[in-house]
Amino acid sequence: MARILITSALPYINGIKHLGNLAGSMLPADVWARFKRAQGHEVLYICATDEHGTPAELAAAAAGQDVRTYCDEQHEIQKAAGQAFGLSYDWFGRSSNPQNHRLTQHFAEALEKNGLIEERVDRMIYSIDDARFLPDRYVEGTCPHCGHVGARGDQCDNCGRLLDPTDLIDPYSSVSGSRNLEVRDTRHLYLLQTKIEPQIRAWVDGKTGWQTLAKSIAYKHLDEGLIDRGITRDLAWGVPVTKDGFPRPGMEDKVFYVWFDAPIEYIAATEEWAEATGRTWRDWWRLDEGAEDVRYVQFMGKDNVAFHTVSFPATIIGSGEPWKTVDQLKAFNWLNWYGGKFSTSQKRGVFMDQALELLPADYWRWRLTAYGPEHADSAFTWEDFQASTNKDLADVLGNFVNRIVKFAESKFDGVVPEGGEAGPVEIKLEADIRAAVAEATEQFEAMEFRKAAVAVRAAWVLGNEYLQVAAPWTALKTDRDRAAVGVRTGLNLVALFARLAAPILPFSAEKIAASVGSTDLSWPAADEDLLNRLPVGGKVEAQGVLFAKIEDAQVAEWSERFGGAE
Ligand code: B3M
Ligand code: ZN
Repeated sequence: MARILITSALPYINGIKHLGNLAGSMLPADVWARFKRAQGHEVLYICATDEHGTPAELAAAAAGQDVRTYCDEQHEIQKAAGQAFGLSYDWFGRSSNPQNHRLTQHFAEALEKNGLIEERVDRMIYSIDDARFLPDRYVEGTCPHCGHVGARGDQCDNCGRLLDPTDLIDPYSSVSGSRNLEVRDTRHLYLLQTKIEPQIRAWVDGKTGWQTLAKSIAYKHLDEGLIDRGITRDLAWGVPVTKDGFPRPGMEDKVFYVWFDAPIEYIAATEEWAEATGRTWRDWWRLDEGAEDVRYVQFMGKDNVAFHTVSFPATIIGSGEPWKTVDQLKAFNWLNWYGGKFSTSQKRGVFMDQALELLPADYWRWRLTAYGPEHADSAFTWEDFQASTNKDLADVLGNFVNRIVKFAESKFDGVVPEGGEAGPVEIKLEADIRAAVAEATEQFEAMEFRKAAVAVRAAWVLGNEYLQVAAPWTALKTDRDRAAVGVRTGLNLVALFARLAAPILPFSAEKIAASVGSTDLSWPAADEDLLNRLPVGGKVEAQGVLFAKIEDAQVAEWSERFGGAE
């Protein structure tokens, strides 16, 4: 039994997440956590809301709430949505909690002691009417390169050039629209990444378990050369820079940059979990206190990779303390909405809460895992969603389960029948199924989710093919024992399919297992007698429709409501 620590990128607090966020971090992390637990390993899956930063402040203001109340509410909403989607976090924490404040300040202090922090003066845009400094992207104006009106201070969306807010012609605050801006000096702490670049590179070199996408992003940043990074901001909401016993004159009104404290919350959330459950957290995170045998896996979208392969490691490595660092990093590409991006403002795409109003979680979990944005961007369309749901879930899996369970109910008194012996068809089936299970295991092990789903579905297909050949309904007319073998084998397949489905389809897997009187959702071991596990005479009972087909009328209605191809 291994100890496995899993984290998925922390969803930002400003509003419920869309399916793309789910598909690229939380869902695959959950699927993998479930797979590893089903194998009997000790898994700790940690996530949290990422609550600091300007977007949180602005979203709270837009909602007419103070930022803490806003975050309290949004945290509960996201927690509930995660639960409804079956995301099996061991803990869903909050980066605004005291544990994270303490730990963030601790890291800053450790970096400071190691000579890796420097105070510098920045010149930033101050909005007099908003009474605040404006982060680059909240300054807008006309692009000096292409004349685009409404270019953001960090980048022009029209010509793609990177900008400095002071480049903009006729700049204004996107918070209030005010043009009453000036450039002011402001002091900030910088993390001297340039000083520890060689250590970070050596650390990346040593990470043999990372996927290509993660490695290439890390090296791209290292090859371009790291820059010293401002880790504080002029904001009221966040982890304060100064604390008792560690004064920093002139920094009383500043907080750490959200990307500095957010990854630290992986550790702090574990501390929250430990306090809430009476467990210990340091043996998960400190190499000198028992974490050597922990395998740590991170899941995230590709836009977050640089922060996890360079910036957060700079914090950890720079501290000089023996913290556990990531062993495997699984990064995802974008899920697109038809050809374009999900967009809240343009009402394009589906958000987690809305999705569950339409269909149960497993329908989405299957689509987003089996056809997710794993090695390339992938598009969500209602038409594809309909096609794969109807085929994979309704026709292949649901129909198989339904058919054999109903038949056992009507012709074999609703029990796993006795009599007969396995023949050549069953022996061949057993070999084929064994190969599919081995393939699914290998692909899950490698975190190749699409391939794992293909293998799982291949097993379901084998079940259907078997029933075609064994045809117990025909056999029953002449040879009850032969029919009994077919039914018994089919019911054992049902039990097995529930176990194979469980990481991706946890809710349905329980129902499927229950239909053959089983609660076993452990992952099948290689040496198991796969098709002879259900006790003869055990009760069998259909659990109602497992997967309803998505109708054309629903596709039309949802396209209308959420935007489709246009
Ligand atoms: N909240 C970014 C995002 O929501 C960010 C991830 C933090 S992981 C420590 O995409
Ligand atoms: Zn431009």
